[in-house]
Amino acid sequence: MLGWFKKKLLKTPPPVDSTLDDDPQSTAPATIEDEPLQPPTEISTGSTSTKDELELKPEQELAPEAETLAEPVSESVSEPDPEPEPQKNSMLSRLKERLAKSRSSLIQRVDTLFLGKKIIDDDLLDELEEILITADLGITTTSSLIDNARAQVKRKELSDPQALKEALRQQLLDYILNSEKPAEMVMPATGPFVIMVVGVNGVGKTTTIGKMAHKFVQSGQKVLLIAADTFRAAAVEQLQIWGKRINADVIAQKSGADPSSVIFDGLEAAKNKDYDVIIVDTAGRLHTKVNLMEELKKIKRVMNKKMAGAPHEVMLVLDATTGQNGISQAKLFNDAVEITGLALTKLDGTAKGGIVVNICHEFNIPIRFIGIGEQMDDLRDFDANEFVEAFFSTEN
Ligand SMILES: Nc1nc2c(ncn2[C@@H]2O[C@H](COP(=O)(O)OP(=O)(O)OP(=O)(O)O)[C@@H](O)[C@H]2O)c(=O)[nH]1
Ligand SMILES: [Mg+2]
Repeated sequence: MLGWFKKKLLKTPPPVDSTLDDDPQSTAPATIEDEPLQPPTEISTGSTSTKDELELKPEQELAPEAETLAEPVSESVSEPDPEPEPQKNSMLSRLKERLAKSRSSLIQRVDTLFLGKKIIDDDLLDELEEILITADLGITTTSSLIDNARAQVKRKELSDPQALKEALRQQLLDYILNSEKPAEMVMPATGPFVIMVVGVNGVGKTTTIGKMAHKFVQSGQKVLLIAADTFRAAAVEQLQIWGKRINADVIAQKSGADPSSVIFDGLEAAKNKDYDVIIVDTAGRLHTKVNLMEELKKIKRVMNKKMAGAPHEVMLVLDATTGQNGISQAKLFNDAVEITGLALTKLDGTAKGGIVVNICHEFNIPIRFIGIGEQMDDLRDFDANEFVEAFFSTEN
């Protein structure tokens, strides 16, 4: 299942007690030394506590998981072994369970609609259209699905409702699979893989960063998180807590600092530390606020100035429960900073999982991950076949 990123190195996993000592074999790329450093940059290692007194959200109190994480990962990760079948099955059943709301909204409604129907007529297609739209497939995607179905019925390629249901499933899978770009992220040949994470307020950016960093750490990568959300109170601490939980280093400055300088200084401080992955958290912002989008452009420029090629991934986090608004968020963020990948969160909390199909159909931007819960391992690499299998499953 580890198809979610292409690795550059054969690395052995890091020791539990990771420190920020200089590594003489660093592969960090050259940087442009043309801007003065800002106030002292705080670097906290994953193994040292930051704000112990800070109140943890329930999902952050994960002592047992944290202990599990404390075990060093012992396998080389160059060629991941195929996963054992039982684990795959349990992953799939968890995905089904997590998508239950969406499934009951779309698939069960389709089943009920087709129950006892012998022929495909206009009424049936009209009702199907309504179900698809309310499941957040969007007007464009729904229209093309229904138009295809009508055409197939006319050509007598589809005669009974069961065949229509199978054709619908196939068409949805095609839409998802045909989104051209591969879902896996490709790390650069040298230097760290820098990911800039963006999105509107509260969509799950920081949580997704924590979960994603956890995946990287588990696969033996040395990870640094940069806390460039200096706007929201406690945003820095939230990232530091994640860093501690998953054993990743965190670079931060105080709340209110200029996010571009935090990143500039952070990348400077990360020099020669041999990080494989650097993930930058940014403040939530409304896609319609021009000045905030300008700030994001600046952040991206600064990153690139400091480290050629960075950011290698600009990841937009979308909250699946916001439905069609996610589509306009994707458009505007893409216009500003050229999104290279999507993470779709909170699919466990929505009856409108059709947004996945809609996004794949309307954008040429790959979905990297789907968030199906608040726990550390509730971030799945997006696998179209697995998703459709789970989505269309009628068993629990
Ligand atoms: N159910 C569920 N909740 C999620 C998921 N991802 C994130 N959340 C929750 O969404 C809430 C907001 O998450 P954050 O990660 O703080 O969101 P953010 O985008 O960083 O927020 P700002 O920094 O304020 O813009 C938290 O309560 C998360 O636990 C998910 O996949 N499923
Ligand atoms: Mg955040």
